[in-house]
Amino acid sequence: MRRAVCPGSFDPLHLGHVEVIARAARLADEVLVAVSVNPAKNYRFSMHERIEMIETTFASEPGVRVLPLGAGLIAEFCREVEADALIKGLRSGADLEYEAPMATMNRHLTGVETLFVPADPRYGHLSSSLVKEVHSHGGDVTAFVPLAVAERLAEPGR
Ligand code: COD
Repeated sequence: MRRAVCPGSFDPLHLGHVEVIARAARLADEVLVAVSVNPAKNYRFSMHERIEMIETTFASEPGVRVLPLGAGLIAEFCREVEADALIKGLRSGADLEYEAPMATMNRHLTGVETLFVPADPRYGHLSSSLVKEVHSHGGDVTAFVPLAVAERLAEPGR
């Protein structure tokens, strides 16, 4: 596969995301990590911060690039960048129920296919929300996030 897109909010990136992106990088020549903005969401990290943490994490992987998705459609983004497929991680049946209609909609919109990879069992319990919840109550999340995110979370006021 020439070019794949891994989309998400990545607020923040955690090791479940990292593992899926790394696997996508083995399947495709180039992986574009598309960082979304949803006006209805209250992000903990700015777009700039989320992009920076992903870029730092994948600095040694030349095939991984990080781009803002903005508020547009992911299907349109895939058409613009001439991506062959979206690649997403699935943690559970609930994820599949949520993701399958979006995959069908995206295919109808622009023809882009979605490929699902099963979450690594080590990280199948991880979500950005859970990482933020544990951290906000003083819990240690360093085993669940890459170094760039752990450093950012360690900043005063985070
Ligand atoms: N292990 C493996 N994969 C994981 C894990 C884990 N522990 N946690 C999350 N993932 C996967 C998710 O399944 C998802 O594929 C990806 O990682 C990103 O996760 P999040 O939580 O950062 O991102 P979401 O779910 O908030 O992102 C949603 C999208 C941005 C993909 C979606 O809203 C979207 O496509 N938005 C663009 C607007 C659009 O086109 N909407 C219409 C869609 S039909």
